[in-house]
Amino acid sequence: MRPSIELYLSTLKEIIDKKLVELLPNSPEPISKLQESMRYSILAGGKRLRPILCIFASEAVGGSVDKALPIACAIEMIHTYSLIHDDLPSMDDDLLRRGIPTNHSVFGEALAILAGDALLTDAFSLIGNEGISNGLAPKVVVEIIRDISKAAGSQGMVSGQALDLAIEGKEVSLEFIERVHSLKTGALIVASVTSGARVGGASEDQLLQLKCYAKYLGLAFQIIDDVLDIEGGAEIGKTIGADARKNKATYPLLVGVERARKVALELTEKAVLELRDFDERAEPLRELAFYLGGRKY
Ligand code: GRG
Repeated sequence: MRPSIELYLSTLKEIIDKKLVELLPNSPEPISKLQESMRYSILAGGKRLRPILCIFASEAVGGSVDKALPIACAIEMIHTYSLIHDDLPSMDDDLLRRGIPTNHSVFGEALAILAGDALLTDAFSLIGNEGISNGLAPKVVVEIIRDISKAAGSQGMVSGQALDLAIEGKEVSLEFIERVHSLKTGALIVASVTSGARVGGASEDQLLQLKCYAKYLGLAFQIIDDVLDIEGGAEIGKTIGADARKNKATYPLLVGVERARKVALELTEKAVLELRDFDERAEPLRELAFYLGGRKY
């Protein structure tokens, strides 16, 4: 019998956290401030959604957890870099992340920028090194690097962030908000799924279907995130109400919380429908989609 999704998620989270500790630079005493700052944000927790998606996608096409794990950890490093930089005074200027003070409020702005830079760069070196030593074909490693770099860079997350900053305080359409979301949050979620699928040896058809699953899921995830910014409790681990204070156009602020939740559910259903050709090995991906729709943090 398969464990419940909650149990499976917490088991995987433990495995990912252990591997991250192992993979992060940790020179003998005294640990450099840079390394301390990198470890601070990575080990502060987080849901590990992207690495979990990477592993689940790999499993959905018959791959193993072990092979996907280093790639999954590299994606979490990239995600953590984006959070550190997003919190900087020149960006969202936040004081709380993952339930603790933001990186720059503890280590200072310069070190926070450098910790983010190092996490991003080290992630790609990790994919190259661990991918090959873990038995992935060089072609697959290159495809994974291509997917992830495209999702993280100027055609993905970074441009989403630039657009997000540019529209602060401006009136924008729902379509435009969706565009920003798909770049800022969606692209890395899609790349988490496609890279996991590539590790597991997915066919082109499977890749396409998983990509559609991830696109719908990413948008639903972001809408719920914006709802939580309005209604969330202390468990959310960051400053509540920040979007409204910054006059940021978000889905629920434009259409209301109730409608936003409904749209998120519809998107979740569409995501799951994309998995219709997959067998029971895709069950964790299906269950995760509904689990995220009901999340409280
Ligand atoms: C600075 C290049 C650059 C990009 C920043 C991801 C991002 C882009 C900013 C984060 C801002 C934000 C609150 C986005 C909303 C959705 C989101 C990505 C939330 C954070 O991801 P979670 O909920 O966080 O997976 P944890 O801490 O659980 O990993």
